[in-house]
Amino acid sequence: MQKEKYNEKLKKIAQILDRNQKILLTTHKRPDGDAFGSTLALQFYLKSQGKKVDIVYFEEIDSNFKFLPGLGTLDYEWKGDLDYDLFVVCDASCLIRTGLPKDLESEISKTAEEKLVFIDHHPKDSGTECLFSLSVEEAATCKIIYDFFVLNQIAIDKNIATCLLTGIFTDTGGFLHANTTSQIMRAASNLMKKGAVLSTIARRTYFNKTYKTIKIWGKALERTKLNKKKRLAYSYITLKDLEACNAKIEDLSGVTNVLGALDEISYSLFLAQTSKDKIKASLRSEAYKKCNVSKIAKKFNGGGHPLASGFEIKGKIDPKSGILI
Ligand SMILES: [Mn+2]
Repeated sequence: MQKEKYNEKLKKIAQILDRNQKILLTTHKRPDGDAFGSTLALQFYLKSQGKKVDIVYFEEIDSNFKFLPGLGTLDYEWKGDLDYDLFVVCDASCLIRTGLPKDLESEISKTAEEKLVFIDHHPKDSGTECLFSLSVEEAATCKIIYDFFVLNQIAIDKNIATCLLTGIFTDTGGFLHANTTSQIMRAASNLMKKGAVLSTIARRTYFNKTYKTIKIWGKALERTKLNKKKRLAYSYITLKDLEACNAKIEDLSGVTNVLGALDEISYSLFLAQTSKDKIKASLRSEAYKKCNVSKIAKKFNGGGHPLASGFEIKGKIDPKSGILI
């Protein structure tokens, strides 16, 4: 996207936010650092403008992120009320990814175009007319929100800076992925100047592994199988494994990245049984492998980036073979 068009859109968003008073913010299912960071940063800004803002997250909040300002104390529970002037979806470009109940999803889709805004850096999903959506040119939604603040001359305080740097840090794999450009480093540096503490963010999101985490990682890594023909690394975790290690699904985040980085393969697939009949699948690859895993995720109604995608399916993993039964 050209810079002028991008800036135009960022200005348009400012206008839309400006003229609405009661706003509901949401993001994709299983929110990650970028999803939390972008919604919380926007919330801080909108509240400072005297607006009534609520955030709804679907699924339990990953405790690793509770250090984020505003997240640990979030006491609002959304009960399906649609009485809002504006809906803003961060880090997703269609309502299907949000986890909103189906009937509400269609209700919101019917609202006027400028009542529903998507701010996202994922490839645009078809099906929903997006007022605003950016493709993978940006590393994180938090970077778009950062640009939004800078362009519209909105002050970035320590809380906002912490939220935004967290999203940028996590969506660039700790500044290690190919999407870590010099602009990203400049934005990160500015956010640090505004008070965000990078070492705290890194510790809270990446390095604070607990004993149960390394136990469940051990199980997942030990089970890894290579399919040389398909150039695939595959592993899985069952409900029993989670129980045995006293671990949660969120303790497994990061395992797929390790598998996806294996030199011998083009991509990795990691399956986790999340309930009796539901399986969460994560796919990863690396830029140099030139494999777009989001194509696979889309076949199963999932979504994500060319290098990091996921989907959910119904079924059960056989504990011995790892095959779906
Ligand atoms: Mn993101």
